[in-house]
Amino acid sequence: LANFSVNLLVRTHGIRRLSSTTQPDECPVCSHNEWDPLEEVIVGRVEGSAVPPFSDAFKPMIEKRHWPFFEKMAGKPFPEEVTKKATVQIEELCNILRHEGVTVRRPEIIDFTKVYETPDFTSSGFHAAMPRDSLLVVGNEIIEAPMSWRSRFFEHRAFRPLMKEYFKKGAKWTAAPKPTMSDDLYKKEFSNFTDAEKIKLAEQGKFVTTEFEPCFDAADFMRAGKDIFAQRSNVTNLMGIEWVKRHLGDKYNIHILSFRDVNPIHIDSTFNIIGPGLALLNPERPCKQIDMFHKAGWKIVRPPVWVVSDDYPLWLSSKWLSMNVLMLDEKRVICCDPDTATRKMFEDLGITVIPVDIRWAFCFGGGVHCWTSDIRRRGILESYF
Ligand code: ABU
Repeated sequence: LANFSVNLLVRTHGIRRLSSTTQPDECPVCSHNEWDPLEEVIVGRVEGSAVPPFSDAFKPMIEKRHWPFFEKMAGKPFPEEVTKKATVQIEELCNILRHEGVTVRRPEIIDFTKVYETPDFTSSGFHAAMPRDSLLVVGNEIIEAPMSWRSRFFEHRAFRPLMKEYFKKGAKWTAAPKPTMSDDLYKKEFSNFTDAEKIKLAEQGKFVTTEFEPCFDAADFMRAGKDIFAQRSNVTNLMGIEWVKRHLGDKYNIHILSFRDVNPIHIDSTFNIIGPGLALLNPERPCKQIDMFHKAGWKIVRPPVWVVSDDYPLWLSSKWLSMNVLMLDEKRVICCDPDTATRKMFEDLGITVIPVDIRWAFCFGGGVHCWTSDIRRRGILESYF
């Protein structure tokens, strides 16, 4: 298809959508937001994954009740039974996506137990389960995020065959500057603080990572066309956000959002934009800048809490993975095993739920949104603000 230019002004959810852009339709990579019709997606893999070393950067984000697990298992494969169950559940997610007409791509299987050494540290790896964490797709460009955990330093290698293929077919491919991840990037003392102290420190702009050098995970960015929302978290620092801002230039507005969150890591279980002017906001993590969305006419929905037993091994995340959903388009959502209240919330919004049970995959730290990275959605660059 030939390139085309558009000048468009329409209204959806009361939001003014203004666009003036050229979409190179033949590019294999093209995604401007979280809800345009999904055509191609990368789904992560749990095979080959390893429990990360219990490092200064990692420890403060883990609930104390799980510390013995990480102390014992660091550097080893995750328990076989959980890995097997998660593998099967993710295969089913892939089948559902294919059934819905989406092309599914997978990363390479890599042995993440392998130990590596740089001039600044020694570590073993983690996994390639969450492409949302490591790949930031903005229009026709894929940015490999620098990450901030040493265990994720080489994670991009699992995605390189796909990156090369997309590059050959015309995508723009960028690797953000790799941090040294030397000791200066982390506050060693952070795991000694109580939850209340960590919330206070976050309010003062203090997190596990320092501003020694830029670092970010892609999952701390949420895209809504020309407006991209980022959070300063334990894995994304202000220098990292500034790098993305300068790299993308004037075409995009990067907004920094802050939430009352004891362990901020990745924005998509806190604030997940599911349509033009429509976002899910975690009711336990109020957003300080929420008025700007109200003023812009956005609808902000607070999802119900997911009912899950306390002994469920959510080693690396909160129960709020329930709102970590993937939109197939404005009217269809892939959601993990929704309870009645969650299903009703989507139905009330006129959205059809396509359920998938990936609860064992949750144990690796992410929900459906984290497990995927949309490579191609049919749509154009618009403004919703
Ligand atoms: N992958 C990040 C999970 C974040 C959370 O549990 O809130």
